Amino acid sequence: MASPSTVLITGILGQDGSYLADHALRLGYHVLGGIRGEPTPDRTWRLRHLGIHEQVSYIPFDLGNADSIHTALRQSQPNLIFNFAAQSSVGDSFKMPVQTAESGGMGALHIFEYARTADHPCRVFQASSSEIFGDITDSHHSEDSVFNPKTPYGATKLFAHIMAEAYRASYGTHVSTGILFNHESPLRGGNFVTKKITKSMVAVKQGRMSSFSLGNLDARRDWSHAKDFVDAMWRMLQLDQPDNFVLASGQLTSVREFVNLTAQALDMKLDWQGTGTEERGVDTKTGRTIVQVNPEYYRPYDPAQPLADVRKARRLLNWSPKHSLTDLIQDMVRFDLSHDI
Ligand code: NAP
Ligand code: F7E
Repeated sequence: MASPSTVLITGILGQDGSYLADHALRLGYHVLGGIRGEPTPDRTWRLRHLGIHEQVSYIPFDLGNADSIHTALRQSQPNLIFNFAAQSSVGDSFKMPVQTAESGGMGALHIFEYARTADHPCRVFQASSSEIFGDITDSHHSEDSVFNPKTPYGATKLFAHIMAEAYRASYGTHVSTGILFNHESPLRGGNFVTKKITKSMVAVKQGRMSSFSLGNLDARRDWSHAKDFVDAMWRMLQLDQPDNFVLASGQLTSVREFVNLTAQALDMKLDWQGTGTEERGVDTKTGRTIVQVNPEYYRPYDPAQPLADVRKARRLLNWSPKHSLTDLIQDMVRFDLSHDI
């Protein structure tokens, strides 16, 4: 039987899992990390960077395998479960919809089912996503807005989101969801646009790369710092009543503007020339093209992100983010200047 303060984090090797582990360890909790495969140095780099790799107990956990999930849960008997494990790339969900749905959808359901039947107190945080909104239907989107996802990833997250609500309503299971807008950090995976931009711009600045390509420059996202979000997620599981909470900054910024802000953090400036696939970002000092557009990075469907209404999280969780977008970009750039990860 695990101690009453045992936290299981699925997807602990990812961005949010690493920061949440750090948060829980600081509060004195025993942290179990659910992972598929071995905790090799190349896969545990985030926890190593945070200096907590040795403090985490790893347990085998594959969300695509029901036996693996139930064995891990029965043996560890966690009191708090943070379910972060998922195929988390929206772009890749078009290439692997079945795997995305199995891990993000059915995997989450297995966890809710464990929490429902557990003979010990067990609270669950489910990582939901702003992708469940799909098309924009309100001036600001809240926990009560219409959900109409258009991507395989969004549809999968909505399945888990509705299941969480069904388990709460039907059985009183303590499962809360965070409807998470984009959150980034130095530990963000390199396949997401922010990390691709900061890492590539740093490589250009250091003369290790001449240029790089992006897809939809007009896409706008609400970017926050992941450290602020794990604080709010933790607060959710401290509430007596489980609920859904939108987490976001409330501010939308385009991919093009994110490039400009990254350039600014590196004491560079870009001039944007051309339109559509011919658009390029030119370094005003050298006249060299640094950013190009490659339609290969366009998605079959790339829904515009709505403006977020974050009043509920601020009020009920007594939460407010500590990092601005400029803080986030400076943090990412500082990291990329000294690490090639
Ligand atoms: P991440 O860095 O991609 O981490 C996801 C983790 O899930 C990885 O460690 C991965 O493990 C693990 N995983 C994937 N498939 C698995 C499977 N079948 N079984 C077990 N583990 C599996 O994602 P993140 O940015 O930390 O996001 C955390 C969660 O929040 C995800 O569920 C994501 O969908 C959701 N979310 C994130 C954002 C955001 O902006 N970051 C926004 C909304 C929602 P491997 O190391 O083995 O690949
Ligand atoms: O794309 C555009 C792309 O892959 C952001 C996940 O954490 O947040 C994340 O999903 C935007 C999109 O994140 C490139 O078309 C342009 O419009 O960084 P991203 P995402 O799709 O918003 C949601 C809320 C989640 O739940 C997800 O788990 O940027 N974009 N050029 C590009 N995107 C990528 N990846 N690469 C490019 O070259």
